[in-house]
Amino acid sequence: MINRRRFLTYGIGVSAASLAMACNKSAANSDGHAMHGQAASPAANAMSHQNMDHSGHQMGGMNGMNHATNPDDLLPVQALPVGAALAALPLLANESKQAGKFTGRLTAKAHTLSLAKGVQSEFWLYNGVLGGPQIVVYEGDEVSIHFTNELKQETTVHWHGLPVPPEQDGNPHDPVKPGQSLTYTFKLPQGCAGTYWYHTHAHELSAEQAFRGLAGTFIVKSRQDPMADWPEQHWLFTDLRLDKNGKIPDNNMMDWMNGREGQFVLLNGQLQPKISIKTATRIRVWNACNARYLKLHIPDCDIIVIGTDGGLLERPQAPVSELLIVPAERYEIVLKPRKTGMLSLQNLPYNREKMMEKFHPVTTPLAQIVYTASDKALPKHLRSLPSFGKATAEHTVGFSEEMGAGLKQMFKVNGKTFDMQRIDATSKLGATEDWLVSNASHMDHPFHLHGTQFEIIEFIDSAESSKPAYRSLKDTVNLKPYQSVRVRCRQDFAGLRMFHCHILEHESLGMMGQVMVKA
Ligand SMILES: [Cu+2]
Repeated sequence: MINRRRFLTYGIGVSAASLAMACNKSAANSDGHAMHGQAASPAANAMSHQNMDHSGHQMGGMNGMNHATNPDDLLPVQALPVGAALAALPLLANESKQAGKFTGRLTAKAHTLSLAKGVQSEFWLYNGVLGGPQIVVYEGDEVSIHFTNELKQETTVHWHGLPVPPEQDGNPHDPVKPGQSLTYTFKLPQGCAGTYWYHTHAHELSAEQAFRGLAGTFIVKSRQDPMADWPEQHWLFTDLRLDKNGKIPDNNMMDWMNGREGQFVLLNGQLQPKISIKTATRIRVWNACNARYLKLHIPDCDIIVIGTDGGLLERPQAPVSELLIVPAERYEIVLKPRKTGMLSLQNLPYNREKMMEKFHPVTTPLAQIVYTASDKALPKHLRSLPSFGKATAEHTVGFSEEMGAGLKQMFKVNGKTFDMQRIDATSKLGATEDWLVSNASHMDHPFHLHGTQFEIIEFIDSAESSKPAYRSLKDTVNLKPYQSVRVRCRQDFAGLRMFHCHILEHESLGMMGQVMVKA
């Protein structure tokens, strides 16, 4: 009963009810098989009732919730075809004829796709595209996106990582109701070239809306890009669970606790596609999974990191054999194979210390790569990163977990769950400030701050400080259990910003706070 012991060790204020659930769960997981026909425990019933929010409506995907999904109820992984040529992400058309202006249309709507033979799956998609239409603009562009919500529930579009005004950033406070439209407009400043994405940020509903498909990629290019002549590939990783009837099932209890992972890891909407690299290529990688950590590895091939969330680094980094990309993070990479021909892109096991679930160190295939390119020298200098200078204020953020109080009280920021009416911190407009984020829980949580890019100043493990391997601009950073991280940034727009864990189930359960930026 390792799981039970771990649960007891880490649990704070464990109630008899949640303990009963823990015992059932560990029994189900210890041999790798879910229990069949197990009656719902009183604990599950009790917790299900707490899934109702104050207005009495049910949170996204919580209908008919059970503890975990029985593998027998899922579509087998073999049901999806593999080995098709990697599809390019389709571009969102620019309807503007004016230079420096991008005007596009996004509609969120249910669409039925057939990914597996003989099986129909309903997704919620932007413009019917699994992986979303890709938006590509330049620094300095004025962007208008006419958004229409044809879902049966409210939603928003959040421009993850982009420096856009708070009222244009799809905060949960600004829902687009079913049948309604909203035009998001923003002008992208110089210096923000990078690899971004957009996704739902609807109050308590973003986890479900995202796992049903509401996410897409967004690239800001620079006119002074030292790698402008390199061809690009875009690798968007998403996560998908399909039941044996092809439906995307609601979240179960384990999904809400640990973040949802399906049986499929998709790359540009495809299972294990075949990637051809014929010339040296700049690859942008997105982890748009709700909760799955990706630890990329290619045997016989090194990975050179050249960029992060907020764009290029100052210089290419030393080759690495593995690259951890946590939910919501992005990287720009170049491959350095030690042989040409067939390579295998894999996801190595990473123990993020899930609750009540035994760690299975399994390596998952992600794609085949046919590499026939010849070597090409990278620029020695990529760009100069801005310096934030000295911080004039420090915010402290503590991530914690509390067992036994029900799902909606489980994941906390500074001891509280999200309250739209409460301002948790105040920032000074244009001032350099530090955020010291600490993870007082036994599980990894990725921290994300809206509206700006930050620089990681230090990681603190057991009171020992270490600097990141290189300077970079980021909007999402992982915190290992009991680890702290100090990041430095500046908010250039007045208004309300969110900060939260980017395991989207945790965010939807309220592991989120808000900072008011004031002049
Ligand atoms: Cu979390």
